[in-house]
Formats: sequence, structure tokens, C-alpha cells
Amino acid sequence: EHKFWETQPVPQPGEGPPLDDGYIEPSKPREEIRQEPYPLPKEFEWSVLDIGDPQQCKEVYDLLSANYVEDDQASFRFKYSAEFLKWALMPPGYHKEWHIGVRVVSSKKLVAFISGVPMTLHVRKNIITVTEINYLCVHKRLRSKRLAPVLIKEVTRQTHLKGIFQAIYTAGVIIPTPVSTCRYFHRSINVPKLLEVGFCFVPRNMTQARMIRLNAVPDTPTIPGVREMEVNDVLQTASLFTRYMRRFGLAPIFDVEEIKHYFLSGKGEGNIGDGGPGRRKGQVTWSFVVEDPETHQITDFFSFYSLPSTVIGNQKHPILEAAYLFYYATTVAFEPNAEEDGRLKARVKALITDAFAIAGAAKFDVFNALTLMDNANILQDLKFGPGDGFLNFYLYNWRTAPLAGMGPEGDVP
Ligand code: YNC
Ligand code: MG
Repeated sequence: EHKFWETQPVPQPGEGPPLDDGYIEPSKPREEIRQEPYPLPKEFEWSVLDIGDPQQCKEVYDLLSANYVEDDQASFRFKYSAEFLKWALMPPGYHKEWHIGVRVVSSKKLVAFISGVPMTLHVRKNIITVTEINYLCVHKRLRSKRLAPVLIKEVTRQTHLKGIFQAIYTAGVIIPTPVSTCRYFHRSINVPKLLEVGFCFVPRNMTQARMIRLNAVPDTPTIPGVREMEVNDVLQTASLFTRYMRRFGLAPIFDVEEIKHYFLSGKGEGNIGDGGPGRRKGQVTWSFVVEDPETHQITDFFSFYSLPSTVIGNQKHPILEAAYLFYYATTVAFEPNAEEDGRLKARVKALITDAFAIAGAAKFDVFNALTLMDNANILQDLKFGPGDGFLNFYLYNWRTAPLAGMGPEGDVP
């Protein structure tokens, strides 16, 4: 059934929940790690990519733009920008050896890619150092030739060479064995365009005009003291993030440098507007804080990122501009009984409402979120609708019982 995955240190089908959390196979001393790259078919060669070099970053961008993830109907394909890839692949402590390409020997054309970035993860009671694997892609003409397992083994080898033996990754497909499964939800912003590209449909008993009215987006954020995050907010945001994320069974741990990177380095260049309404040139992330007007303390923050999709075969609308909810946190979660009496839910709703007001002003067509963190309870109220897509979360060489239908940030059951 799974000729490759059955050889890997991942929970196998039918295994049942583990008695205790921990590794599946022990870490190896450096001398026991394979020193040579895995062999490729003779027409291909390995190539470490320097993502900081605009030329090489563009090569990855071109490969993914034409060959990366599509929906089941092949209507939309993720179109990560070059700026996005640079932001995602070069966080603090990144290793260029984990940005692995495959080229055709004769033409040097890049035809496959896989990447890892370092991350510290909280998995229930344990803190583990992992690589976060992403952007696995094989050119459409080279599919089903078992190249993917070679790419996975090579990034595993490069990870082992850095003394790391665990990984986290997500995929739309189901392989052995998800630790958690989330669903994509979508909040329409530009209803006429979403209808024209076939992203959504006018339901029975509904008209287009009513649909537009129902999905009207507030013009501006409304929480008192909300403003764009700045470098001076990094320390307070970091401690708020750490405290808030401790509530979940699976979550990243970001140090101050990582907070700075993930929330501030994707802001793009120039002034808001230079990259279009409400955007800077090359803007990837939007990060906001709430500064209490009286105490000047940071009480909340939220963020989202830009990940457009190609609308396959559509001349009028070649690109769907999608914003994705990223991390958020609120000090309301630390108040006694905030969860029980609905105060937490109300605050998260207010934060996400402000996020899509900002996304609407920046001319995004749709605002997406997953059923993780505290989202699950509030998405329906905020007029998000369930999508076709699911996202499965996986851990490599780490056993833990499934997390209750949430995400990398899933609740401890
Ligand atoms: C996938 N997405 O099951 P079995 S997500 C993992 N993740 O193996 P071939 C996948 N494995 O079942 P193709 C996978 N998709 O026989 C397929 N597989 O055991 C497995 N699509 O290989 C599959 N990007 O080369 C099967 O398949 C084997 O030519 C078949 O290539 C697959 O980035 C792929 O969806 C996905 O570009 C490259 O279809 C290709 O079809 C493609 O014959 C469009 O492979 C783009 C796309 C995937 C996005 C992602 C996360 C990847 C995680 C990889 C696993 C990491 C493990 C941890 C490593 C570090 C460990 C340490 C320490
Ligand atoms: Mg293949």
C-alpha cells in the first residue's frame, strides 16, 4: 500500500495510540549517518539553492508556480511569491543545505524541490527541535517515478547531519499517519469575482445582490488601540505569544528573533499603498497589535499573510488574491473564566473581524482560516464557510496520541 512510508519512522496504520510520547527510532551519532547524497536517476543532479540569491529564488518560484499544489478540481494552484518563499525559507538559524533542488544535468533546469526550516515545537509535555518540511514539488512531467521518496530521504539525511531527528509537515493527502486534521474555511470578500472564478456559487434561495450584502466587510478595524505592529512591540508580543500558545497541545515556540522575523520581516517596502491599495511592494505579512490606550501595554495581536492562487485557465481573472489567518493571541485568555463565560470567544471574534476589515481594504478577494487554535468556535459566526480542502498535520519520528481535530496548535484533549 505505502511502499515508502512503511519503511519510515512514523506511526503505521492500525497501530493504536501510544502508551507514552517519544521518539520512534533513537537519534544516531554523526558517524552513523550516511555521508553521500542518495543516488538520483543519471539525468538528474542535486543542487543546494541559495534562496537569498534573487535568481535562484526565482527558479523555485517558477517551479512552484507551474507545478505546486492544486485543488481537487484543478481550478486553482497556489502561487507563492518570491518574497513569500524568501520569508518562509530564511528564518533565524535556517540552513541552506535544507533548501534542496534537483536539476536536469544537461540543461540545469530545476525540476524538483524540497525544503526544511528549523523550528522548536511544544508537543504536549515535550519540547522538541524539528525541521518543518514544506514545498515538496516534482515537475508535472516527472510525476509517479518515485522521485518524491528520494527527495524526502535526502532532506532527512541533511537534517540528521545537523543533529535533528524529528520533523513536522502538513499535506492535503492522507499518508501514515496524521496527528491532526484541520479543515479550510473561507470568508468571501469580493463576491462578484469569487462567483466569476467559480470559487463559490449562489446558493438556492439566494441572489447575488443579497450575497454581496451579507458578506459586506467593515471598512476599518474597530478595536480601540489597534495599529500595525512595530519593532518596539516585539518583546511584549513574544511573551504574549508564548503564554497564549501554551494552551494548545501542539504549537511552535518562537524566540524574540523568530517573532521579529515571522511578524515583521514580511512587511514589504515603501509606504502602504505602494504595492496597491493597503499594501506595500512585496508585502507578505500583515501584523497588528492592540495597545491599551491607557496602560500602553500590548493586550492582543493578530496577523495574516498573502498567498495568491492562479485561477487555472481564466483570462479575465488570472489570480485569486487570498489572505490566510496566521497567528494571534489575546490576554483575555488569561483572565479567570474567560473561556467559560464567552469573553475569549468574543475577543477572538473581534480580532478576526478587524483582520478581515484590513484584508478587505488591501483588496484581498477571500480570507481563509483553518479549524485550529481558537478558530473552530468562531468561524461560522463570522460567515466563514467550510471549504473542500483539509490539511493533515504529521510528525516524523515522534509518537503522540492524535490531537482533537485541531492543528499544529491543537487542543490537548
Ligand atoms: C506528500 N505530500 O504516498 P508511498 S506537502 C509526503 N507528502 O509513497 P512519487 C507524499 N509523501 O505511499 P509524485 C506526498 N505526496 O508509496 C506523495 N507522497 O509510501 C508519497 N505534487 O512518490 C506517496 N506537494 O515520486 C508515495 O510521487 C510516494 O511524482 C510517491 O510526487 C509527489 O510539501 C509530489 O502536492 C507531492 O509535486 C512531489 O505529486 C508531486 O506524485 C507534486 O512517485 C504537487 O510519495 C505539489 C504537492 C506536496 C505539498 C509538503 C510536505 C511534504 C512532506 C514530506 C515528508 C517529510 C518527512 C520528514 C522529513 C525530515 C525528517 C527528519 C528528521
Ligand atoms: Mg516522481
